[in-house]
Amino acid sequence: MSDKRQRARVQGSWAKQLPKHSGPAAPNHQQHNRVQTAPTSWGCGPQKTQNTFEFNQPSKPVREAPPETVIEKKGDHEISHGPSGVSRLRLLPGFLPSEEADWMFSKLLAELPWSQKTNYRQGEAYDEPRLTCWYGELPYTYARSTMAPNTQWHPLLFTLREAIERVSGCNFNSLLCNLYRDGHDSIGWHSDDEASLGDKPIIASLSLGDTRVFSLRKQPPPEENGDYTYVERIRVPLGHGTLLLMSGATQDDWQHQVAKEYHDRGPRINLTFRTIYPEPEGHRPGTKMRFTAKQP
Ligand SMILES: O=C(O)CCC(=O)C(=O)O
Repeated sequence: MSDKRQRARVQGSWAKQLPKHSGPAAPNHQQHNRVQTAPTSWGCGPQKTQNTFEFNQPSKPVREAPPETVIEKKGDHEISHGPSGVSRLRLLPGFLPSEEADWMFSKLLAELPWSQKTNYRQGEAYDEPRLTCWYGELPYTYARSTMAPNTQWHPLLFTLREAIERVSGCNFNSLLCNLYRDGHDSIGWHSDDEASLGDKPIIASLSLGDTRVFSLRKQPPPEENGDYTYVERIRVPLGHGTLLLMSGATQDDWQHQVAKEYHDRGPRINLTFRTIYPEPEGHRPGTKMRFTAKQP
């Protein structure tokens, strides 16, 4: 039983008596039955409906997951304070005016060298559910597959990088571009915490095209043994022209994803500007700072 259904049951919202029959009084033999049989229109035969119940207080208090927070307001948001430090988001909706964003979206969709990356999990190859391309003087390895260095920056990406560097006060030497072709494309739970990104990386993420929900979930404490059921969660809708900066301990203490959606979504481009450092010597490329979920 799902957590929500279980809570509803314990709180007694299912424990209402059926509404009293408003017609003529039922014959005596029916009134005294604890379990009635009622005809159904489903053709599945008679259905048992209980008209009395017993409510037992559960012996253990029911543990509830904290309600999900939604961040939509422009500005700085400290999302947690942990032993590894403060995790921060800065959300700038309308960073690009809508008409400029329209023009950039069409140009980048048509002109970037989008391709299908194949990743590996336990020795098995699988295609990422999105298209990508990479810019930077160094290669970038994640999910056991490497994107080769590419210094042929599209001129528009240079302009965007400069604008983002001005507003963030940070410098970026690399860019991972993601193309979500429709609502079926996605990126699974992960943190951007490969050793090549350095300690406490700052990631600047610019969204163009259809709005998608960027979700975050807190890393569970060690006693939860990797169970995310009761962790804090945040949703950040990322619309056309929105800039999101992640900094501080965000990659240590949180994971993020863009989940599949089950209603129509148009294409969306996400540009994540990063700083990449040479992999430490004797280090296997793509190794995480700490173990996290696999990245689909
Ligand atoms: O598309 C997004 O907003 C997120 C992309 C992302 O998580 C990544 O590139 O690591």
